[in-house]
Amino acid sequence: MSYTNKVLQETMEKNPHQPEFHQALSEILSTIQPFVDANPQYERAGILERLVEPERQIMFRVPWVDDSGSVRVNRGFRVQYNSAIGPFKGGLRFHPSVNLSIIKFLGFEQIFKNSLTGLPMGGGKGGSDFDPKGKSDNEIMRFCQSFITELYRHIGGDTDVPAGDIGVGGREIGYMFGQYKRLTGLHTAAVTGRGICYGGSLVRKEATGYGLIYITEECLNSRNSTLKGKTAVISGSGNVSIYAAEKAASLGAKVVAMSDSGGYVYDKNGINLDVIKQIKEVERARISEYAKRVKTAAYKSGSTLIWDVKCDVALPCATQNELDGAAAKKLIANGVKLVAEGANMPASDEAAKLFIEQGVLFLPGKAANAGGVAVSGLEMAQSGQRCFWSFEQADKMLKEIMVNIFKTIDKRAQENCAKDNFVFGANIAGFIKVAEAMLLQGAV
Ligand code: NDP
Ligand code: 2IT
Repeated sequence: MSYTNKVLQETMEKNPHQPEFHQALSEILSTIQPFVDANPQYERAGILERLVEPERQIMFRVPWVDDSGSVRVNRGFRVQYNSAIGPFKGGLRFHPSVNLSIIKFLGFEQIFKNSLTGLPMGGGKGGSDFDPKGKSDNEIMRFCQSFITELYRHIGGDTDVPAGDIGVGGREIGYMFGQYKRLTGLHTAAVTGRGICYGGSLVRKEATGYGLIYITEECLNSRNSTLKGKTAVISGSGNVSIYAAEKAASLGAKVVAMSDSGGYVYDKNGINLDVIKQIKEVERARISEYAKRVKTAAYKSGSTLIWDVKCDVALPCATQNELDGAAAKKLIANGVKLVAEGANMPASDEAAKLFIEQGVLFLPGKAANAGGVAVSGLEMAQSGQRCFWSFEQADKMLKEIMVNIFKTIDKRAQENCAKDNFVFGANIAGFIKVAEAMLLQGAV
C-alpha cells in the first residue's frame, strides 16, 4: 500500500464518524499521492502523519443567558491545525450543524488555501453549534462574549487569528474583539474582519465574493472567454454570495438566481442586489421576501433546486455538499461552462469528478474562495504597520493575489500532465509550500 493510502486509512480509522473530514482528507491525499510517492523525503520526515493531525484541538462549554433569563449552553471549537507557514488563521462558524468533523474539514482545507495566497498564514478553524437565527442583538452579544471568554487565552495576533464564516459577520466580530480587548488589554489583530473604524481593512467584507469573480474571470480569459454576457447562478445570499453577485454583474454577467436554506429566487431580468442587501444585510429576513417585492421574480422552496436553473457559470456559495452528483449532471446537461466554489467543499466528490471529466472548468474552493482570508492577511499587515490602505490599494492587491493563484494552480496542473484539473493543481501547489516549511523546521 502506498504511503499516502496508509496514512489516509489510518487517519480515517482513528477519527471515526467524521464524514466531512474524511471527504476533505481523501480528496487531498488522493490527489497529492503521485507527487508524495515520487519524493520519499516526505515519508521519512512523517510529513503526512503530521499534516493530518491537528497541532491542537480545543472544545469548550459556552454558557450564555437568553432574553428570558434562562441559561443556555452551546459547544465551542477551535482546531489549530497547522502553523508551519504562519500563525493559525481561519474563520469561526456559528450554525446548529457545527461539529468536530465540520470544523476539522474546514481547518484542514484552510492549511492549503492559506498557503496558496502566498501570505504567511497557517490553517485553523473554529465555531459553535449556536444558531444565530432569531436571536436578539443582546443575545448575540452575550453569546460572543462568553465564547471569547474561553477562547481568548488560545488566540492572538501572532498565535491564532479567527475571522468570520457562516453566521459570523461584522456584528459578531465586533462583539468578540471588544471582549478580547477587555480581557487582554491588547488592541492587536487577534481577529480579522473588524470594523473599519477600529482596525479593519477596506475590501475585507467584499473580499471572498470579489476574489471569486477575479479568479473566475482570469480562468475564462486564459481560455479566451470572459464573464461578459454570461448567465450566472449563485447559491446562498450571505456575505460571499452578495459580493460575488455584485462583482459578477459589474463585469457584465447576468445573475439570475440566488438562494438561502429555504429556497431560491429566479429573476429573468437579473437579481436586483439592492433588494437582496436590504433583505439580508439590513432586515436579516428570508429570500422569499424578494419575490414579494420584485414583480419579475419567482420563489421556489428547496434550496438545492437552484441547480436546475440553466446557466453558463455556477457559483455555489452556501455550504458543504450543497451540489451533488445529480445537480452536477443537470448543470452539465444545461451547458454549464465553469463552476467555481465560493463556499468550502460545496461540490460533492461525485459532482467535482463529473465536472472535471466532462471538461467543465472547475475551480476548487481552496483556490477560488481564498480572497477572504487573503484580505484578512492584508488586515493583519496593516495592523502591524499601523497604517490604512485605500479601497483601491487593497482591491488591487486582492486581484493580484487571485490572478496569481490561478496562474499557480494552472501551471502545476499542466506540469503534472493534468491539464485543466485545478483540484490537482491547487492541492499540489498548496501542499508543497507547507511541506517545505515543515521539513525546514525539523520534527515538530
Ligand atoms: P453567511 O452566513 O453570510 O451566509 C451563508 C449563506 O448560505 C446563507 O444564505 C445561508 O442561508 C446559506 N446556508 C448556510 N447553511 C446552509 C445549509 N446547511 N443549507 C443551505 N443553505 C445554507 O456565510 P458566508 O457567506 O460567509 O459563507 C458561505 C460559504 O462561504 C461557507 O461555506 C463559508 O465557509 C465559505 N467562505 C466564507 C468566507 C468568508 O470570508 N465569509 C471565506 C471563504 C469561504 P440561511 O440564511 O437560510 O441559513
Ligand atoms: O473559509 C475561509 O477562508 C474564511 N471563512 C475566512 C477566514 C479568514 O481568516 O478570513
